[in-house]
Amino acid sequence: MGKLRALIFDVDGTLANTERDGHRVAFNRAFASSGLNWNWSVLLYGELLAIAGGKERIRFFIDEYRPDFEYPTDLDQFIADLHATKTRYYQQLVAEGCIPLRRGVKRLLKEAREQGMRLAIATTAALPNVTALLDHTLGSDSQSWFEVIAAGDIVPAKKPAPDVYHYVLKAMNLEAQDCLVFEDSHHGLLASSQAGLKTVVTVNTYTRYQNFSGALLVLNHLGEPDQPFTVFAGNAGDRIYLDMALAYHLHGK
Ligand code: XBP
Ligand code: MG
Repeated sequence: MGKLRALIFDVDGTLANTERDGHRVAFNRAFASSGLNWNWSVLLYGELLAIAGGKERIRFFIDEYRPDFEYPTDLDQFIADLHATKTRYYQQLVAEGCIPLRRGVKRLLKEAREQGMRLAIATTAALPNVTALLDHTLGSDSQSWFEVIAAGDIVPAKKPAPDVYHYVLKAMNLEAQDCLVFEDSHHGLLASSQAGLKTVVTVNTYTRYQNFSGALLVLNHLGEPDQPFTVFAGNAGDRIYLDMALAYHLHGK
């Protein structure tokens, strides 16, 4: 077992609960402003999350839920434009402070940085959405905390394919065994485990009952000293929040 050299974070659902009150709302605003009478309810969006990537999700929705939709001549361009509008709405929501970081995230990042731990991001979401979230929650210099931010179309095959994780490992010149990943979803866990990476899962309402076999630990959140986590699977011993000591312990298992 190699030494722990890097933490790799997913963004949506992991750093922040972005999906229900962020991405979903932004999609709906983009539909409305584009004259489309589409509305993704909280429930429907849970189903659509099976498709990773905003552009891919829109295409899937058209194909599966809107058989009546008259395809524009250039469907790719139509989807790209709609998604660009959605991205602008999402950034507005983030700038308004609608999407806070999840419990324990800021504390763990701070401790990791103090120890000189290398950090990276591996996400399916588009890069401007990631940088907007980092800027507004962690400060304008926080992009530089992450040695690699692998986002959106940087790899053609999005999660659950492992490609984005392979990309990060290559860019950091690290082996899978050197890292610990933080994810929130079954798709994310599939991606990281297929790349051979050990993974901690912090679930959210959309992912609580997904299959997380193979995860080192499944938690409701990372916890804080005064707000302990709940362990859904795995063994955290007598720890009540995830700090670097627990990260090292889990990685060494
Ligand atoms: C995140 C996603 C993304 C966001 C939307 O998955 O599936 O598609 O919902 O982002 P993960 P964009 O957390 O597994 O990376 O609209 O920017 O694509
Ligand atoms: Mg996620």
